[in-house]
Order: sequence, then C-alpha cells, then structure tokens
Amino acid sequence: MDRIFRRKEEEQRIADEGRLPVGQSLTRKFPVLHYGPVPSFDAATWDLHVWGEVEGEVRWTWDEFSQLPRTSLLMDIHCVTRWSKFDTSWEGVSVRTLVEEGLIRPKPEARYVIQHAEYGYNTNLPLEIVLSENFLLATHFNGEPLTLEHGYPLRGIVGSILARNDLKVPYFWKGAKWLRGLEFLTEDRLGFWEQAGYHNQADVWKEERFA
Ligand SMILES: Nc1nc2c(c(=O)[nH]1)N[C@H]1C(S)=C(S)[C@@H](COP(=O)(O)O)O[C@H]1N2
Ligand SMILES: [Mo]
Repeated sequence: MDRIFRRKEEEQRIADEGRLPVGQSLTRKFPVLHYGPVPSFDAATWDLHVWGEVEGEVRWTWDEFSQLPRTSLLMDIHCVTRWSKFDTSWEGVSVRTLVEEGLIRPKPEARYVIQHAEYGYNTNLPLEIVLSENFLLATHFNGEPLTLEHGYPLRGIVGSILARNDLKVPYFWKGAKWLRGLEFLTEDRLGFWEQAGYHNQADVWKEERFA
C-alpha cells in the first residue's frame, strides 16, 4: 500500500511539473518489451553499418565504436503501452556529434533514418529527430552497460528532456534495441510497428499512438 501511495505521489509531482503526457502513468520498474528473441553479442563479428544517403559508407567494429566521442543524457521515456519512466540516465554516442565531427556525412537530400536491428526489427525517424539532443545511440543505462534484454550492446533511445519543450518526442518504440545499422533515406519508409498500424510520427505530446 505504502509503495503504491508513494508511486501515486511521485506521479502527481511529475504531472504538476507538466512532464506526464496524457494517457501515461509513472513506473519505477523498467519493463522489457520487444518482438522476438534476445540476440547474442559477439564483439569479434559485431559491426554498426551506416549507409544510404551518406558520403562514404561506414562500418564500425565494436572496438572502433567504443572509441567514438561519448555523451551522457538524462531523459524521460514514454512507451506507447502507457508507462513512462522519468529521469533515466543514459550514456552513448550522439549521431549529432558524429555528423558535427564529420564521422557521418549525410548527403544534403537525406531526410529520414531507419534504425536496423538484429533479426530485422527496424524503425524510422526523421533525420531532424535523429540529430536532436533527445536521440542517442546508447550503450549504458544508469552507469552500467545495457542488459541483454534492454538491447546490449547498443540501442537507439528517444524521449523528453526537462525544460526542452522545443524538441519533438516520439514514443519509445522509435529506439531500436540491438542496433546494427543506420540507413539514411530521402523518402520516408515505415518500420516494423509503423507498418503494423502504429502512428508514424508517434508524438507523445499529441498522443499519436495509432495511425
Ligand atoms: N530490436 C528491437 N527493438 C525494439 C523493439 C523490438 O521489438 N525489437 N521494441 C520496441 C518497443 S515497442 C519498445 S516499447 C522499446 C522497449 O524497450 P525496453 O524493453 O528497454 O523497455 O524497445 C523498442 N525497441
Ligand atoms: Mo512498445
């Protein structure tokens, strides 16, 4: 009872701060949600492939990826199944930084990015969001490497940042666990859940759950 009461209290505080999107409720757990099995990881064969509308395709091995500049990020994440988790702390590699450093060079006509994961899961986002501060290629959660079921060794994450009401915030499925590729596109192409009837923009603040 006491735990439930405290959760409700915390949820009210977050709501008062304007951080609880309509239809969401606060969770202190970290639910695991995905379609299909959890893949295994082999540092010797893993790579991250960047292709499509970019100058010079890239393929980073795990060793190479581990040398890239790193970013920390505090975010609220919002799952379309109605749980939100607040002040989650992440670390990883920002696509924006990679572009600024010339490590990824999108062609001027690139407008969308598909995250490709193990076993063919994928999800699409506008390049504008992938280059925003609220999108990260995450390797760590709460100071520890991701657990296998949360996407180890690498996943996309997207969510809301406190007091950054200028950023577009899609639901959390727009971050692919077990990420293996970024494909840059001129035209949009629907990903896995988007093809299954979920909303393509998936704006949390507009409650765009289904198409
Ligand atoms: N590779 C992969 N990534 C995925 C999914 C998936 O099925 N496969 N599901 C998405 C969905 S629907 C959600 S809500 C989040 C859940 O992440 P979590 O399990 O870490 O909470 O992962 C997203 N990324
Ligand atoms: Mo989801």
